[in-house]
Amino acid sequence: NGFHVAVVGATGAVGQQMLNTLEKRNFPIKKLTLLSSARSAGKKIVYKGEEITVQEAKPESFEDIDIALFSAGGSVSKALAPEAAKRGAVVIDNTSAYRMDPEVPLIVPEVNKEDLKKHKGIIANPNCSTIQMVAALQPIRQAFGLNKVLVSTYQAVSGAGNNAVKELNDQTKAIVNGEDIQAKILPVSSDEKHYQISFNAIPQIDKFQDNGFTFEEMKMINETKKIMKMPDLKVAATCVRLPIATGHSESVYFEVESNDVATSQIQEVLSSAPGIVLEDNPSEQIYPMPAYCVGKDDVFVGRIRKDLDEDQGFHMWVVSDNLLKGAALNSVQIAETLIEMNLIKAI
Ligand code: 11C
Repeated sequence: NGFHVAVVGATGAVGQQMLNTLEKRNFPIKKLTLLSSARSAGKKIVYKGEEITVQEAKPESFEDIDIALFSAGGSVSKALAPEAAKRGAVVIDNTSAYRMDPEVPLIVPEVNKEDLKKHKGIIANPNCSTIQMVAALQPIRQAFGLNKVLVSTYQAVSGAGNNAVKELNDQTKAIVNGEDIQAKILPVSSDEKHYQISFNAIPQIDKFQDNGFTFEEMKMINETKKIMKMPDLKVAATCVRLPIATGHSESVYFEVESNDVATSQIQEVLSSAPGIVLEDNPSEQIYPMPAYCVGKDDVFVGRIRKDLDEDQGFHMWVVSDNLLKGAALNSVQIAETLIEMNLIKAI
């Protein structure tokens, strides 16, 4: 008993983590179909000891699928997610293709799982940097209200895929060995210029928009408003890529609505919030860091302190594994929540 699950983009950085997560959480799978672009078709992947050949994703691939986890890029989702939904699959899409579509719920289960009831076959998984921020902001908002969010990110290269991680490793080795380096992928493979990421910080993630913000920054702004159902929330973001393989960090300044809130009250609310781990004790140098969050499911929060000038203003530091809660884990949790809420049934 269980579901026929398809993973689309099974060979990518997120796809690999989706398979690990399904296996680790013992997701009820009756049959697993692995799909990819034509380029990766034919590769073999072992799941629970069984070797599965990756097939090229086509509309007909979705004939008997119950749940399709997509993470093969926006163009694949645009072309094939409606085909999968048309054939009765529930699509959980980890690309930006449908996130801002008013017909498509954009879900972080800890924040807005009730929106799943409105799905029409496609459910969107938010951007990694958005997920970890809203997971930390939601309990604060519920307790004290929320007016304004200003975030600067310190993002890992795995957000840009396995090739970007390879570029970071190759450049680092070359520089350490005194050799010439090559930059072909970061900051954005399809943009005109490429810069060294090793020993550097690049203030560009995704392409620039006409308003001067990058698409990654606009994703954080627009997705946060949609998930939290706060269209008028003031949000601004600056997204920066750092030479870290995995684990996104964020410095978040936020303003609550209530007056006279103490730092300890914010800490208390976060310490009992689902999916959040509070690591906040400056006197013992306790705070979250990406190197120690890799492979973990939670969103880690620390460095919480009240602003020195603004009574309603606070600062916090939020870290999570961008491939897990930021992508694969959140997608699998969406599927688990559909089951819990009786919105999908095993045949
Ligand atoms: C990054 N946040 O770190 C991006 C990756 O819209 O799902 C995720 C892109 C997305 O580069």
